[in-house]
Amino acid sequence: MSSSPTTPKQPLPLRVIGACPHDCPDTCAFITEVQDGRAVRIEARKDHPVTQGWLCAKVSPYLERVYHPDRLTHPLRRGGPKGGGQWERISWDEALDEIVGNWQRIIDEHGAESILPYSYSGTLGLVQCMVSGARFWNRLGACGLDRTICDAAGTLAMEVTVGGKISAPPHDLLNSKLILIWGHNPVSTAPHMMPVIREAQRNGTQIVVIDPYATRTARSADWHLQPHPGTDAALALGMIHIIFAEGHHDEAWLIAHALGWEDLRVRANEYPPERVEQLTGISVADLQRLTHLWVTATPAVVKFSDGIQRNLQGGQSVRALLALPAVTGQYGIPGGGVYYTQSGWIQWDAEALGHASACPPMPRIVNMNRLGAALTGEVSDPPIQALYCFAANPVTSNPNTGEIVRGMMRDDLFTVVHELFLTDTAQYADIVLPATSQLEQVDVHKAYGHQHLQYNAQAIAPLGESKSNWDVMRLLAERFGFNEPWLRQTPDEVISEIITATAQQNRLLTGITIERLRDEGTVPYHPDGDAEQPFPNGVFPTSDGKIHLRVDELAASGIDPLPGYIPHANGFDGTDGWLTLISGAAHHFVSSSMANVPRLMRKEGTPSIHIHPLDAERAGVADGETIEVRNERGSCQLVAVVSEGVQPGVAVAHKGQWGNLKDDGRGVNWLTTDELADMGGGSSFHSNRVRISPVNQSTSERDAGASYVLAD
Ligand SMILES: Nc1nc2c(c(=O)[nH]1)N[C@H]1C(S)=C(S)[C@@H](COP(=O)(O)OP(=O)(O)OC[C@H]3O[C@@H](n4cnc5c(=O)[nH]c(N)nc54)[C@H](O)[C@@H]3O)O[C@H]1N2
Ligand SMILES: Nc1nc2c(c(=O)[nH]1)N[C@H]1C(S)=C(S)[C@@H](COP(=O)(O)OP(=O)(O)OC[C@H]3O[C@@H](n4cnc5c(=O)[nH]c(N)nc54)[C@H](O)[C@@H]3O)O[C@H]1N2
Ligand code: SF4
Ligand SMILES: [Mo]
Repeated sequence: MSSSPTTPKQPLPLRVIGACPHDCPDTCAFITEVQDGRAVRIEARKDHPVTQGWLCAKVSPYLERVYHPDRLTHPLRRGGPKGGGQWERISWDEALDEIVGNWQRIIDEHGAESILPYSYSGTLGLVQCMVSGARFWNRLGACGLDRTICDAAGTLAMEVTVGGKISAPPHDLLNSKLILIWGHNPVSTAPHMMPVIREAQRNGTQIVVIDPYATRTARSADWHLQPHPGTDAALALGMIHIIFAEGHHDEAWLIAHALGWEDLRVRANEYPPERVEQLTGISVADLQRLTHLWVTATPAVVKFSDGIQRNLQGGQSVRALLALPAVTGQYGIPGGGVYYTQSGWIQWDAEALGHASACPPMPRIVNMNRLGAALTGEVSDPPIQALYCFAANPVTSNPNTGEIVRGMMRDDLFTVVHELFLTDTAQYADIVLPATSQLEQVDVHKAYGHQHLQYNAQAIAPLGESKSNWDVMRLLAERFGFNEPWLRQTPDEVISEIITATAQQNRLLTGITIERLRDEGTVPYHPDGDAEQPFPNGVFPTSDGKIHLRVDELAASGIDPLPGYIPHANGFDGTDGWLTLISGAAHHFVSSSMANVPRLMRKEGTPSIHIHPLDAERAGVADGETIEVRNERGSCQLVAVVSEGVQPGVAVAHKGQWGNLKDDGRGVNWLTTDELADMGGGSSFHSNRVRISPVNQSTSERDAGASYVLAD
């Protein structure tokens, strides 16, 4: 219908460039359309080479999250007992007075090291995540946080083996003849990889998935292998065994480019196919078929991500995966090697980021996986007296929830949570501060799945009285009388300072400025025009340019210098009544973010646990029944999905569901262990054993034996 000349014209909506801030490798580029100050539409950028005009199932309905009726719009003070759900509205001035007053008292009595700032992946932005998690806290002299929950074991494994966390750009997979997707579920967790993987598959590339669970990715693969959880190192060493035994190794490449390969060969001797079958559950025939595929379908690449490393032997699993392409000389060629993450191409200048040299030395550092333990006595002298949590939801997302809740219930702990919603964690706060969403703040993002920087401009005014992380940091700095200019900068000034400093050491940032970021939104870091390729000509960014298959320095921390596997004393088949519970990504949430958006909750369905028919029968539970899942750490109730998508002895319940939106108030992390992985102080969510039973069966006693026992 054409408008008559008398009809007043609706002004065109404002179009503002943005970046998806969530913990996802794709870091999509979008445009927000704003009309009369309100975001009315969010649209993926078509001209972004990775986003390619579409957003995932989680972020397509993003405006429902931004304008969710439960958004916090003003500060709150606890009105009744801790965790009791009674709140009173207060002003920002009152909130800041109370925070600063309490912290001053705590600093006088115990020192600033008894204040623990806790933040992680609600946003991955340079300003709102990294700088907000560093500068003010360094200046205050607060306790440090070791951010280990996600990828610490794999990061250390990469650094010591290949020298850094770098990968080829996504489209490089089009050169692969075999993509071994190992313990990774990109259909859910890296959706924009899938068009590339599908195109490769259409062109004849074999897609093999190695995952104990029939994920969406596994179901669309050419072949799915289901090893016992945590046994990947044994499986990879079994492949390496066959490769050497049958002479498929590339000896010339190994001599030229690998350190310790002869020791690896000796180690692989310990993994003959029959033993590997016994350890991993993968038959000798399948192991042989897999290995023969690997040596014939070249270039071949191992595509993994973070989930594979979240067990007690996660670091060694990653080292074994890294060794495999070396043995057949697959590194440094298009479509070969490993594909993990792009995050190491640019490492922000640490001094510009945190200004630590102008601050008191960091007094101590707490491993975030041990948050519950830290709050309940593991950290003492002085104990943690104050917790400031932002961009994280540890009560839902950290292991061993029960211990965290016990800690947060301490009368003498003063807790502030800065959030968009009254999350499971915010429930236990003394003061809750309202946070802005990505549409209400400025930031720049470095993707971990592609080689571009992405600017996020502010599209709308903060909702209610909400403030961004960096705005709160600046207010706190002002209240403490810290006058350093780097605690007063605008987000653009912060970005500019850090990019300029980083560009002095890293040629990839040549010519990238805040002005270009603001104008173009998406800026590739390819000064020479081409995307970066890792390990060109088989040269690695290690001390001697070689891949280090044996790493002697690891021995000092009690780690086997060679990739290895320690068998479990426990069985894996469920006949002892214990199931291994793995809890990877949910398709419709990012960790616990988005897990309160009604449309996405409906799509994800009732919190459930997938179990094999044999285990269901053994436990006397039926498909669709709400069951109790328990171990010595705690229990939670989940609906049983009886399925052959898991093997006997394995159970799957996805991460992210909020306890406070469930009838029993408890999510899956009431069960998971806070024991540390073998490397880097990483998490071990999947080294988790549980029992299941009907809800009405009395199970008041805790079952001991939830952790794995290693055989030697
Ligand atoms: N939709 C969605 N996307 C996300 C996230 C999300 O929560 N939801 N989270 C984001 C974050 S924080 C991260 S770190 C990445 C993670 O990305 P991924 O690593 O792809 O995701 P996960 O689901 O944690 O783990 C991948 C797979 O590992 C399998 N697995 C578990 N234990 C083992 C094992 O011992 N051996 C093998 N071979 N496989 C195993 C699980 O069954 C799971 O399917 O995804 C990001 N993207
Ligand atoms: N069982 C199990 N648990 C897991 C995992 C697993 O595989 N299994 N994976 C782990 C992994 S890989 C990760 S990375 C962690 C993630 O754990 P977390 O980093 O704690 O991530 P989320 O649970 O998504 O919580 C992020 C919170 O930040 C808030 N937020 C978002 N943006 C902002 C902002 O700009 N400012 C402020 N102040 N708040 C904001 C969101 O509302 C959300 O509540 O979870 C871990 N938990
Ligand atoms: S969560 Fe990942 S796939 Fe979804 S919009 Fe954000 S960056 Fe893109
Ligand atoms: Mo993560």
